Amino acid sequence: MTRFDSRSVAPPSSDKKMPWTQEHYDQFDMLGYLFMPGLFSTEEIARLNEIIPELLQGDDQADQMHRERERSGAVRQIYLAHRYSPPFEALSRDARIVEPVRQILDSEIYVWHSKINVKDAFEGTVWLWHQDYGYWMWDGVEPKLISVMVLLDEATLNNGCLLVAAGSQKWGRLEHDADERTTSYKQWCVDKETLKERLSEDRIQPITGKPGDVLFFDCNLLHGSGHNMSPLPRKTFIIAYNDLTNRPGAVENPRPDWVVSRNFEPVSSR
Ligand SMILES: O=C(O)CCC(=O)C(=O)O
Repeated sequence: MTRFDSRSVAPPSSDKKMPWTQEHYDQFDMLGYLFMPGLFSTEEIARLNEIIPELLQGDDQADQMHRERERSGAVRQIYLAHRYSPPFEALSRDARIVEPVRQILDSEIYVWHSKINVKDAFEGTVWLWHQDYGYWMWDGVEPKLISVMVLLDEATLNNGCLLVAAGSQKWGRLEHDADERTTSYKQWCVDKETLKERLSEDRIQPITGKPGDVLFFDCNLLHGSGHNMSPLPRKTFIIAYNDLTNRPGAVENPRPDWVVSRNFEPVSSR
């Protein structure tokens, strides 16, 4: 086990609605993330997966969600499910997610955005190394956002599980450049020189796991993922929460509501 390994995570507390212990908060603070195996049951995740085919085939005009696609036309991301799809809306309010996030940020929170990230078998493409705050900064906010990634499928080394750089949130924000060549989708990413200087192999932790496992991570945590080289699809649902007082500023090119929500309703947990 390396010093950055997080698999020795403390067992959840017996309070199912509030499974974090002080050890979990300490670990989140040290590593910039916390992996909670089995936070949701197989049945709960199966109910979400039942509606995925409908969401994948849906039409942005008709259902008001927003889809980004691979060059092949395959869906890469579906934004706004937390607003327009009741099962995903319920998940975004679930106490098992919302309460620890409120505790970490020590504030009321709202949903900054959500996305179902899809990597179809042999299809889903790379996410270059980046910090989410690397580009959220340009929306005029402070780094007071936390993302929560719920695994909808098994995530393996072969199907492009998320990779995180443990402890990298302590570096603060790194410079990001726009890459418009690697994928169909413009990506903000950290340049290779900076990565070579900063990122040692032992910091890189693959977030493999089962449906229902959940990763909480800091907006300055460096992360990315590889191509799906496997016959297994890899889907996750990521909800980013912002401190309620940390609203987007008056910037030159405000991004659309599907990616920077203007719905500042506080999230009350259920
Ligand atoms: O889905 C992934 O593997 C990475 C996604 C990601 O980094 C993002 O949506 O910012």
